[in-house]
Amino acid sequence: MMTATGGLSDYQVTLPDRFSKKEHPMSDVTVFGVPGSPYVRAVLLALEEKEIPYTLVRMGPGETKQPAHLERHPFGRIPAFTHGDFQLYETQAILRYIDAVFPGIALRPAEPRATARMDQMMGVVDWYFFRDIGTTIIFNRVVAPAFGMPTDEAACTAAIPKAEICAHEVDRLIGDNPYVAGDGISLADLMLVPHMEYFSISPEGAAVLQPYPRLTAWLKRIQARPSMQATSLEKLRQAA
Ligand SMILES: N[C@@H](CCC(=O)N[C@@H](CS)C(=O)NCC(=O)O)C(=O)O
Repeated sequence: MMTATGGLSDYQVTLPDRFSKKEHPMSDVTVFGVPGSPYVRAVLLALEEKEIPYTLVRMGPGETKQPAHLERHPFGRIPAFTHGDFQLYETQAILRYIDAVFPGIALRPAEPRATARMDQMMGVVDWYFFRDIGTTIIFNRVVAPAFGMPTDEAACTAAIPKAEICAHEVDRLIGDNPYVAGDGISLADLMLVPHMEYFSISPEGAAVLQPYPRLTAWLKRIQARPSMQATSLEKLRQAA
């Protein structure tokens, strides 16, 4: 069952049984979330990039508002994260924590302007991309069909002007850099790419992104990384 009210609750869907719980021993890092969620994938991408073992507890979306999850995340969203006895939610906070405490590739630039660009893009994802594209075009073109739900064509059409602003601005901010914050991959790339990948496979996304070859090249660059393959929906569904 799903609610499709045009807001964030659009992501409340009930999944088939194949989304069973998964437990991995040997790790004190646990991510709770629904496979396929762009926000969950951003956290998994950071862990993969830093080569940190983790347990993904796979939830069905119907579980996000159940008491067990509300104890972890009182707002009933995903991801939730634990490291030992430390509990955390909110993707940006989780991403920064992962980069701060674990060794491996640095995912935050040191230079202040590069850091500002990273932070800016993370804010753009949270405040504009997810709201204006995620809950409209992505929901209707990617999420709804995956669960046999009807597509709201009018909502997709109505979302295009704001989607165009998002695409134009994301392209402008990345510019000719290989990554959002410059020469090195950062948390901003990891946060943006799951949303952008979904957008790119929608007809509206293909059309809106068409004038932005640099942005398409950025997407392909990130998609080529092993972390993306390791966190694909197929992989997350298969993993035992
Ligand atoms: N501000 C939150 C947003 C997370 C979010 O909205 N996640 C969606 C999935 S992509 C969600 O939890 N949907 C479940 C629901 O609304 O029940 C974060 O950064 O973690």
